[in-house]
Amino acid sequence: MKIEVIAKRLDEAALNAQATTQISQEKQLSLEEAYQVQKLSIDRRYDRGEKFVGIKMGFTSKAKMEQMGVHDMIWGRLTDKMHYALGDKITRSDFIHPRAEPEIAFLLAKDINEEVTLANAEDFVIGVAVAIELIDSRYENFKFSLEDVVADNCSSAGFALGEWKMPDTNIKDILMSLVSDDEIVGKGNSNAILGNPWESLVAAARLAQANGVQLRANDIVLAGAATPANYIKVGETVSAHAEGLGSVYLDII
Ligand code: OOG
Ligand code: MG
Repeated sequence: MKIEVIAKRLDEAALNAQATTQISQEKQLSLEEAYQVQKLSIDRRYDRGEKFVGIKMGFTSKAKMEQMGVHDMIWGRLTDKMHYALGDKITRSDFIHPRAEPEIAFLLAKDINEEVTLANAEDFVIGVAVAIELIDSRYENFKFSLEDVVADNCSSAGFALGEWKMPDTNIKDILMSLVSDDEIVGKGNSNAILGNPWESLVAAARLAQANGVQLRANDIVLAGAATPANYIKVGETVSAHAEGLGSVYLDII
């Protein structure tokens, strides 16, 4: 099975909201090959007119690694089509088995062409916000190996952003929660993200540079969830809250 064929299969699974078998059951991809598949499958979206708008980090917290049984940080590409406005209606049937997670988002102030460190990270950002990430593994039963999920663009399906706050707004050691209607369905501390969510931006910059992905002014970086993800249901309003950052919600129809 060629990587182009795998990329097409994953892209079509997403387009048709139809789960596919894990690639690892048929072919063992190396991590490098898995990232090539990811690139080729997202190239197909660019060919349909979608635009790159940033990257998402995954498995930056133990809670997420344990939930999904994987052991390493991953990154995927975000496109404009995945960006929903605050309060948008999400059609559940456009997805396979979508889950939501509360996240922190960064808005880049400038192109990243140098090393980002904890000391200078804030200089690269013009805003921080609370976000909901929608993930929807294209694999049956939401089960995958690390290589499978990387090839599948890290399950990326959508995201919505709260209001941008100034980059010096505190995002360390804050409570984050995911709420379904009025019920808290996930709760965590932002420091569960690599000990400090800014570390996720540092890692995103490093990984993008190492993989030839240019991050530019106005691109978005999602830091990864501090809590396990929760399946979304028709009829609910799902919201994410982060202490001091506010909240963001989506209606599921
Ligand atoms: C992979 C995506 C992980 C996160 O925030 O850790 C992720 C998955 O769990 O399907 O988005
Ligand atoms: Mg996520």
